[in-house]
Amino acid sequence: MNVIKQESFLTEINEGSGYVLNVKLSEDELNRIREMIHSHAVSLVSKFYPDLKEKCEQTPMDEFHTLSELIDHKKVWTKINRIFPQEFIAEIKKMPFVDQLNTMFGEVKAANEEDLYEEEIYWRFVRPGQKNDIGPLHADKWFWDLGHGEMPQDCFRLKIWIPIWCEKAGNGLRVVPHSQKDNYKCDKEERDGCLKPVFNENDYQLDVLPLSNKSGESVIFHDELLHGGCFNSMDKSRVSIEFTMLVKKENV
Ligand SMILES: O=C(O)CCC(=O)C(=O)O
Repeated sequence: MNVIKQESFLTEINEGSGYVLNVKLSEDELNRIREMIHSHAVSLVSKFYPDLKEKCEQTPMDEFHTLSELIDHKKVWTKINRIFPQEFIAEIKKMPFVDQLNTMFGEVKAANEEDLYEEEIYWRFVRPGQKNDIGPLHADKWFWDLGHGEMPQDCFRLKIWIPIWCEKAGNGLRVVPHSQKDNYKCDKEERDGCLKPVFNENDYQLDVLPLSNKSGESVIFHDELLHGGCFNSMDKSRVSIEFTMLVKKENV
């Protein structure tokens, strides 16, 4: 393990901007993850609407919004449903980009905040022009503090978000650089049967930065960094994958 490199990443994440952009998927990794998402999406929709299977197979993933009128978005694309099947998670964990993460942070494990599998990696689908599809500005820690997921005592958390179809730079994730060092007040409310943090970004004067990483280029960030999705102003759907990385404290 290259300890010097690892220290500089963590210094940037903890004491600097709060995020790093250095881990990129190869063309092969990107294409394979694209296949996985499309096949998972087809099987999900077919489970609810068997008659739509063929139409889904013929629809590229970044055009899936064109099926919107035929699909109950809220019912089909729940977070639990968007967790990859276990065989895909096992395959992703063997990819070279995960080797890179292991080199940076020691053996990383994906958290299982939905308690479905031992490790969970999920994808997100944001239709053009739909503000409700986007993750609002938040810090991941707020969810954990409200009891989403169980945290091993010997680990700390980092999040990785990777655009898989993102038509244009600046149309993916937005972050508030350095915000992991400040305290923000958030409320909570019950939604879909569980407590969720509620944050009004207009209560603060925030320098929100849309990141310009392209498809396949990850962002790894601090658990307390304010971040959220950009409004998708393009014609294509944005699709990304993400997981919470559990990093052993003893490794850093
Ligand atoms: O992709 C998005 O719209 C938001 C992503 C997000 O909020 C997250 O990774 O926690």
